[in-house]
Amino acid sequence: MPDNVQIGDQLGGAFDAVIVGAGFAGLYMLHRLRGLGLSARIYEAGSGVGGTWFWNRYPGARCDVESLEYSYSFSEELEQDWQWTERYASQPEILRYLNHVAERFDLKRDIQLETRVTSATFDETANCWTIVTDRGDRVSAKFCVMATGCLSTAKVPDFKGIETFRGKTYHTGHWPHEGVDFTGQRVGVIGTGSSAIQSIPNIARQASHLFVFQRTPNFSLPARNGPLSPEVAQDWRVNRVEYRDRARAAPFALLIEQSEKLAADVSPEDREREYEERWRRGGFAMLGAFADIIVNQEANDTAAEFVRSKIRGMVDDPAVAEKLLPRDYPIATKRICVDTGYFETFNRDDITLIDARATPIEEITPTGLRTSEADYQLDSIVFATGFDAMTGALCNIEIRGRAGVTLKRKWSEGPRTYLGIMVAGFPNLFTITGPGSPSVLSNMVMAIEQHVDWIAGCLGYLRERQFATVEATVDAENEWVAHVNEVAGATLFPLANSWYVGANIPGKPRVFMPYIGGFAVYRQKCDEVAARGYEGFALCSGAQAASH
Ligand code: N01
Repeated sequence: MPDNVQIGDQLGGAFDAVIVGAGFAGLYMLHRLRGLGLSARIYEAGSGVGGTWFWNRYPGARCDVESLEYSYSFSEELEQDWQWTERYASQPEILRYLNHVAERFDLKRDIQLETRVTSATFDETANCWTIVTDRGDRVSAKFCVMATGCLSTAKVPDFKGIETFRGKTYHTGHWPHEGVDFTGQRVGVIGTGSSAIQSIPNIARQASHLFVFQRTPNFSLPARNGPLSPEVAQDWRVNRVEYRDRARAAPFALLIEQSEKLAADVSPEDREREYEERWRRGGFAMLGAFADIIVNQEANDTAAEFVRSKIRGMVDDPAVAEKLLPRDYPIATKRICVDTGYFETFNRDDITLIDARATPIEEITPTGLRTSEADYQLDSIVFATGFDAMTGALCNIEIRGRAGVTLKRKWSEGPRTYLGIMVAGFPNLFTITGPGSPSVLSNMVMAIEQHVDWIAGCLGYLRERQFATVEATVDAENEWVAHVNEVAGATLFPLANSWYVGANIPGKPRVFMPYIGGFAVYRQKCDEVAARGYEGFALCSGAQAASH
């Protein structure tokens, strides 16, 4: 594409923008680009839209953010028309919602399914990206928007002997569409993160015996899911604008009642009462009980001990309860789980909890699994082993910026971005909810909408002023990375071996990837940057950009 072509001009076979991924982020991005009059195409690896909610179909998969909040806010009509049935929506319902959105806004005609983007290369002479797919597409686009998701690259650990297993294996993040019937089977579940905690009660109801291999016990809070009452739904309809504004102004973009009090400000009895009340409400409510839970170890200990006492109360066998107690990291510094009947499931006779830290998994055998202590005969193994989070999907695509440098190489010691939206050396490439933004530490749908709106605003600005490229400066990126690290360092988060720091992927650099400064603070920073003419970004006309 010649450098005198401005955004919005059409060239044969070329797009103004290519979007990678048709989940919450990609769908809304396409809608906004259309609104700007830009041509765009989404490439999506799955055979349907939905992203996370297309792939994660394991039994019990549901959102841990309340459905009224975990939905788009950009269209009042959409919000008024769509009726959620439960407090926390299940995977099938969210997938139906996203298909409804795609149809309602006529998005599907610009989405090419079953097509995986394999490379994206920036042409410094023409100022455009060349995007190549596994289907043989080769298209050019002024802009490339990565809507690839934070938790989309499923990870099966490299267990010895895995290929010898004669039974069936599954990963929670790639569940068969037709479902799985475990009736009468001896099933092993490896992992006890959110996916395992949601699926274990359901698999246990079917399996003849369930073996849970737990390396790290997790803190989990009761969801208290149930049908969404008509009163709550009606109240949301009437007050949706106020609720959305409040969420946008909240640290996690969630309507959790956040107390300003410190845990030490109240007596132990009052503290207990506060935790109890929030435990009763369910979901993340407990984490808002005191302002210092994630920054002060003593405060955190009080919340952690409260949850441990609850676990002891739910599990009949004290030895099993003891194994389920998370002890070696502060509560909430690994992603907190929200469950329905998880701990109570361990009261069944047909479930066995194996401590895979004390007795590690040594190998998968043709008939099951061997730990350092015993052999387990299994018909099926479920890997609930998580994802190469935040950077995996981006680094799996060969993204080449200026001078042919790949993103993977640039990020070899950890991700570097400016605001989690752009990367120096990669002009016109946007990363929706990229590392360095609140993303996974907030209500993802709100975080996505905020990024998409910001990107759309930026593209409109470029067009108005006839700029050909926008690119984060190295200085702005360095400052932002330092800030992201500094803020994380002031919390307890880096203490845990979590996927937030890449600890679940052997060899991944240990860097706290999301921005923990708070959604509202972050949003304000993004707005200020835009208001100051995209401070920290280099904006170039076609000719300037070509001679960069
Ligand atoms: O993955 P995880 P997930 N040997 O990484 C274990 C979101 N989500 O799919 O902790 C033995 O949390 C690993 O052990 P350890 C949510 O943000 C949301 O469950 O590393 N075990 C851990 O127990 C969530 O946080 C919902 O010691 C091994 C488990 O596998 C994120 O997705 C639902 C192992 C992986 O847990 C990821 O959740 C589901 C090994 N070699 C997911 N390797 C909602 O509710 C790994 N493990 C919206």
